[in-house]
Amino acid sequence: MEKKKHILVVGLGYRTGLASANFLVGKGFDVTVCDRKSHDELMPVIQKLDQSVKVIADNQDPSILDTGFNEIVLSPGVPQSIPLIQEAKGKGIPVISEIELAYRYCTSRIVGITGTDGKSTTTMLTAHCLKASGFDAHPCGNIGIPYVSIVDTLKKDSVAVIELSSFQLETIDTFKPDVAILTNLTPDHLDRYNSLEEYFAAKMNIAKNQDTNDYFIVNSDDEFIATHLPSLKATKFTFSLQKDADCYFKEGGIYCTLNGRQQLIAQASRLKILGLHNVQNAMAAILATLSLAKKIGRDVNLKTLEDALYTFEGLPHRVQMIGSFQGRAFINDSKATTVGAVIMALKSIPGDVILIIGGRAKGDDYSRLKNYLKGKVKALVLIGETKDEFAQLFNDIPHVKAHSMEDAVVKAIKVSGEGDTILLSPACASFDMYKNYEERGNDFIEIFKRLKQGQLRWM
Ligand code: UMA
Repeated sequence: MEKKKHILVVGLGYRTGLASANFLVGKGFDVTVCDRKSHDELMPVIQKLDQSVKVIADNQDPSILDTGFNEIVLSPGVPQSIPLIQEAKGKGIPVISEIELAYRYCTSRIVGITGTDGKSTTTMLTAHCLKASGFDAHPCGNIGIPYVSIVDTLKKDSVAVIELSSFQLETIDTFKPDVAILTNLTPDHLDRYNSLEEYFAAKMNIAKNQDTNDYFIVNSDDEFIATHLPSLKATKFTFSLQKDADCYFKEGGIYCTLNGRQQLIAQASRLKILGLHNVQNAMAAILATLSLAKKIGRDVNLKTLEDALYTFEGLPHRVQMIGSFQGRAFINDSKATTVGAVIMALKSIPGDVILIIGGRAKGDDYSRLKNYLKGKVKALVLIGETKDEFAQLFNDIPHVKAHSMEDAVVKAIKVSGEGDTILLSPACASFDMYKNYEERGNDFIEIFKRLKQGQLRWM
């Protein structure tokens, strides 16, 4: 009898490693998982693992490889630079991401979405537009639902709409989306990449296996992309807020050029998601829907598409309006972990802002924010590990330091006036104070609710 292949999953995480390991067991492999966290820390996740999976906790030493593995599935949070992965590569053991693993078993159509900002909204909006247009569309990926956890439920005519981070794209091999979207590119994850070019190269893996029958949708307003985009085999469609493009924005309308004619698709003012960046996300979703339909020879009813754009409510933690208290609007933008995302949030909010900002730095150039804060942000409330650094960097803007989210909200109310917006848009990762950005945003929302219910003293 042929010996079962033995796969090592590196990084158990909360989602990807767990889903990959259980999936591999289901496909008949022997599976081992290793993680640098202790057995106790991993316990809640270990309990969800198939019992046949061997767990190596608190250890990612290259000697783990002595057992002999046929392949490694690498979780996105684990950099390839660790000695275990370097040694595996030296030994010729293939290292793939969960995306590549799932793709091997995928029979459905694929729309892949990458970029620095706007990926999650574009993913959900594209899935929403596709569903409204009669497709069996399933959002997954970096939004929090591992592709591998749904791939077996997809049928031939389903569409996997996959949000793809640069981490996930680093180790793809044959993955090939029918339609790829590149939303934008601003500096991010420079704690993991040596340069913006290296980060961009990881993202561009999304297109590396595409051919002339596939589509690549790109933001033509992005200067870095415009000057660095390599030649593509796929058919390129562009979208722009400023200039002529396959989908463009003019006098409040979103237009496409279809069969040589200018066609109004939707009015931006009727979108429920705020800001020009969301017009860009809508343009990407429109082009994705139209190009996938074109590829498989289906028609899209433009009125249905228009209605779908107007009914999309947006996502939690992305410029999410949570209500008002004492005349101040509260907006939760906890997902904003980059300077680019904070700039977009500030641009989409009318009036003066009290900005709650800070957390774990990700190597971004935070001085880029200075110009956008002046004249827009009345005061900063500084939280997390970057508190002192930001106090120095933004010393010409009124600021206060807070020791917790609750303290930050109370101080934000004190320094604000009626008509102001209190915005949580941290520009940083959450891991210094929370498990993830969702937990950070939910904490902000809970504090707001306690304020409203009179359970939190703020005066
Ligand atoms: N670990 C090691 N060794 C290391 C580093 C990490 O063993 O050297 C372990 C950690 O202890 C942890 C695991 O590896 O247990 C890493 O897990 P993970 O970070 O891959 O966590 P998951 O819970 O599987 O979440 C991942 C994505 N996380 C990251 O990319 C960091 C989630 O994206 C994604 O939603 C999920 O898979 C499902 O696909 C989050 C994210 O922050 C939202 N993404 C980044 C972003 O959007 O900017 C890329």
